[in-house]
Amino acid sequence: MRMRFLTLVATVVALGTGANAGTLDVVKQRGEVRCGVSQGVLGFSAPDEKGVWGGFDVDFCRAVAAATLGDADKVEYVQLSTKDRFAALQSGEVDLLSRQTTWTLSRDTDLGISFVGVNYYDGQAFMVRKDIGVTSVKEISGASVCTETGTTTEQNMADYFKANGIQYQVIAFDKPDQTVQAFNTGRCDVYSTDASALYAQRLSLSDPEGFIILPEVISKEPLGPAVRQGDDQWFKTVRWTLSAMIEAEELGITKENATSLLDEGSVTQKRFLNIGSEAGKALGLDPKWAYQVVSAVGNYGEVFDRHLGSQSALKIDRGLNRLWNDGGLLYAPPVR
Ligand SMILES: N[C@@H](CCC(=O)N[C@@H](CS)C(=O)NCC(=O)O)C(=O)O
Repeated sequence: MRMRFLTLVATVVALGTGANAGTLDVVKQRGEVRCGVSQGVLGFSAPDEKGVWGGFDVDFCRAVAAATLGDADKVEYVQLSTKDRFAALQSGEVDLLSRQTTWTLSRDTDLGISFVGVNYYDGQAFMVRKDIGVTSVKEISGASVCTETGTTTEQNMADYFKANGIQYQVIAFDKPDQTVQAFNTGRCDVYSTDASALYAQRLSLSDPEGFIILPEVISKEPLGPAVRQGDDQWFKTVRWTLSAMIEAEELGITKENATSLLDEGSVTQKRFLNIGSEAGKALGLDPKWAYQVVSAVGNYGEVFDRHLGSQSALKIDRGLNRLWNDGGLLYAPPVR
């Protein structure tokens, strides 16, 4: 009887995890990671003049390809709207979502997906035309607010405006360029979304200098990659790719110096770069997977600076996205 019960438990567990198992094998066989990104938000995921996709979210797709296939270029980018992003992950159209998506309880539990961690601590903010003379979101009563459908933004606003007795009218779009267009042409008075995206979208407006982002941040938006639920091996692969990028920054390992540190690094640096010997094997990855990530894409700080921070057009302050030992919230479990 006990035996039968255990067999039953084992079967249920296997069914529970097995349905979606094997993404790593599928990726290896296909020779490509299918990565769900946004439809074009500067700094996060946007094509350049030659049509090559780049940005903070794109680089995370590249990091996963480097870890799993040893080649960061082996990514197929699938552009997904805010509305369609979860269905694309659920159906298996993409292997992961790397797309300004907020980790919430309901998304983590209702959609058959799992968030692997946080790669950008954000919050919802508001942008207005400078010449309307508003300096606080509390002064926008009666305004029309543009945003995107299927986002946490709509719910946050409803809660915040209700609590503060502010009247507003929301106009939601499926595509970021529609939102920018509507805001640009004055169809709405306010544009609200994650602060990082407002910095990006401001640069797409005809007169970026003519707009300000109001000081209030009304929510927590921990953005991070997500995978389909039920495939622990893939979940861990993606999660440790993120940890490796953060840990590399902490250890001073960069895209530039990673190769020389393989031989000349400190004990800790060398252990990180050669981590695969045992740990990578358990994940099903090449022994030098962490080296592959950093040498191809760079550490977290490099990726941030390149696309969002000081070396980018956006010039966003690292703020909460500094490492834990530099006053921020980024703290990776040790890659060893
Ligand atoms: N983080 C929020 C908001 C996400 C969001 O609205 N992102 C917009 C900001 S511009 C976006 O990605 N737009 C690009 C697109 O729809 O392709 C969520 O997960 O719901």
